[in-house]
Parts: sequence; structure tokens; C-alpha cells
Amino acid sequence: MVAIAWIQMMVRVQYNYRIWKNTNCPDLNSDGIVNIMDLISVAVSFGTSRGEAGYNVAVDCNGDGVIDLMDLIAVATKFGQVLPN
Ligand SMILES: [Ca+2]
Ligand SMILES: [Ca+2]
Repeated sequence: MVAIAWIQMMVRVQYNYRIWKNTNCPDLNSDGIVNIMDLISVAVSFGTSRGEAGYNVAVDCNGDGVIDLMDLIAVATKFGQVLPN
């Protein structure tokens, strides 16, 4: 439970202060809506690090060089959101 609370706090901080380095995040495919396609984009590269096969900088929302839970949460917390053009 402590880990979940910590993750929630980190996500909240990152959103509140808008320090995402990837400006496409959370609409990773830039189609105007955050949906399953964006989640799949993260899932495909999940667990990879910069320099490894499969790493995709475009889905590294926080730009830390690792595609992990933080990037997945960044998209999931905005799931269903329709973004202005
Ligand atoms: Ca999208
Ligand atoms: Ca990341």
C-alpha cells in the first residue's frame, strides 16, 4: 500500500508541475483522444531502457530513459480524455 501511495503522489506531483518531458504524453499517437491505442504504445515498450531494443523515446513520458509504470500511469490517468487540437 505504501508503494501505491508513493506512485500516486509522484504522478500527482508530475502532473501538477507539468514536468513531463514528452510533450505528446498522454496522447502518444496524437489522434486527439487518450485511449487503448496509447496504452498499447506504452505496453509494447514496457520494461525497456534507453539503448535497448524496443525502447521508444516517444512513449517515455517522463524522459527518464526507462519505460515503466510511471509512463503507463501517465497515460492511464488521462484515459478517455479528449484533447483540443
Ligand atoms: Ca491517442
Ligand atoms: Ca519513463
